Amino acid sequence: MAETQRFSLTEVLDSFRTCLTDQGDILLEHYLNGWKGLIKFMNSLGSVFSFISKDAVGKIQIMENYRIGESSQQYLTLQSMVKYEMENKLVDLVQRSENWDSGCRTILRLHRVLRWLQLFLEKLQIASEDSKTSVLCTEAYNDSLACHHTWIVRKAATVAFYALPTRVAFFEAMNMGTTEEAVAKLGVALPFLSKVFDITEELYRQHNLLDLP
Ligand code: 1Q0
Repeated sequence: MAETQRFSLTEVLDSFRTCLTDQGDILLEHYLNGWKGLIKFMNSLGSVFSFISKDAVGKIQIMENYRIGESSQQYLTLQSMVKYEMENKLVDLVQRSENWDSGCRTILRLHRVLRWLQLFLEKLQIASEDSKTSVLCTEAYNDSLACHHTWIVRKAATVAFYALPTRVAFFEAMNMGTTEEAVAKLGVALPFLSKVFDITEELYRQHNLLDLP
């Protein structure tokens, strides 16, 4: 219980700020820490999200294995990872085969979720007090991630979203202070999330990696 009370999304969102270097590189350690915090938060919302959590944890694990593996130096930043994997033909570009778990395709899956998060937080920020988080979440999902998911995943995700609490209760769970304080903090954090998203999108676009199987 004490653990849950200490947990605050402020620090999680801060990871998406600290993952950015002055040169515009993305430090994978902080980027992945941001995801770990988000997953922890999602788990606190109920077991209905465990199928999402399982997939996300699996993807984080793939990345952590690279970060402690023999090529760990190549996985310090997103940019060095893309360069290394592309130069060494470690990415399945057309269909999944021996490099099915490349860092590039794994991060692409998370990157697409970041777009959903951006849209969802924007909606959460401006919605009225009595708004249904499930509706905001579903709208953001349909406008971003849904087109990348199979029919069955879309159905399961949409059903899970119904379990989300009201906006007020959601802000309480976020533990970012009063609703007004939380809204203000989201306002500070969102530009960093956007920057991380834009840098990744551009890097992937340059290397033609946005549709990795
Ligand atoms: C609180 C609601 C959480 C909603 C999370 C939205 C994402 C829905 C994703 C549904 C994924 C279903 C499971 C399987 C999907 C895979 O097929 C798919 C593709 O991978 P692959 O290997 O089959 O090609 N995987 C994914 O798309 C990645 C899914 C990762 C989900 C990571 C979720 C992290 C947690 C987010 C909670 C955010 C709470 C917002 C709070 C705001 C805080 C400021």
